[in-house]
Amino acid sequence: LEMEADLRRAVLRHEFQLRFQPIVRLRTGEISGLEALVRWQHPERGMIPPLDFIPLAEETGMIVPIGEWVLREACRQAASWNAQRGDEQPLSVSVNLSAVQLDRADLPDVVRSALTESGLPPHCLVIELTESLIVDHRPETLRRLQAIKALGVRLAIDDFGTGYSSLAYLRRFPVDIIKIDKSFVDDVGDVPAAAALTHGIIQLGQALQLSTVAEGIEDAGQLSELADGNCELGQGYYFAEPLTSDAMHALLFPGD
Ligand code: G
Ligand code: G
Ligand code: MN
Ligand code: NA
Repeated sequence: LEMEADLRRAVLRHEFQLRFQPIVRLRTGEISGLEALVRWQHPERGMIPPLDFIPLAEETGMIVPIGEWVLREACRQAASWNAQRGDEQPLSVSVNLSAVQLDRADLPDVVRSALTESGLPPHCLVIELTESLIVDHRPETLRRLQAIKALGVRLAIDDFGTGYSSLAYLRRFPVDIIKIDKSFVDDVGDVPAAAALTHGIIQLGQALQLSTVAEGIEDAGQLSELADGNCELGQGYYFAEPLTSDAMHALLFPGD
């Protein structure tokens, strides 16, 4: 209960921050986008990771204003970096969405206004959904996702391969990107079954013309196995951990 009151105060006092983890083109090593990950800077308890407050935020509905702030701030920051990058390929920014946010009819309007306010081109925004959210979806969810897609925004399935899903939803849901769960990537270099599953997911993505992103790449062996297997993109500590916006800025603009 105390934490719930704290969380309400945190929304009013803007105690949230974003971290940005680069998403890298595995063939070339260039940064193609960023995943935005929220943190709570608690006045007494310090930095609180999302797994310690997102569940409560979802139960209490507070994820709605928090998620809206995340979306606006991620779009604003990406648009600002893209402006500074000038003629370079624009970066995309990926934002994690909770099922509770998708239960709200105004979500497509919230997304549209985050884009309009920031000036970020719609194709530069990626909304990440978990497999369980898609599998247990309510009837309205599909329509809302289609409305968001109609704006030009891209959709990604996070933690792919960990849910109970049948693959049938890949045909019904307007998905653009598959994010291969870290549990596959962990063992891709040394466990044949993990390598086979990972390559199977990559080929599935290719057959359906979806981009594939490998999550949680931590060493060069995993990277070469994935790159050789034609996985397009990846993220993980091998490249960079989630960075503060200052650290991300320094990475993007080393001369500044
Ligand atoms: O670094 P990491 O601890 O950032 O993130 C842990 C989990 O929290 C991830 O599964 C991620 O999807 C989730 N998460 C991070 N940021 C957000 C956010 O802004 N909204 C939601 N709903 N989940 C988030
Ligand atoms: O949204 P998602 O569940 O994909 O969030 C990614 C989570 O994985 C975040 O908590 C992020 O901090 C974490 N993460 C990103 N790269 C790595 C990595 O290389 N190793 C580990 N252990 N965690 C990572
Ligand atoms: Mn994610
Ligand atoms: Na994930």
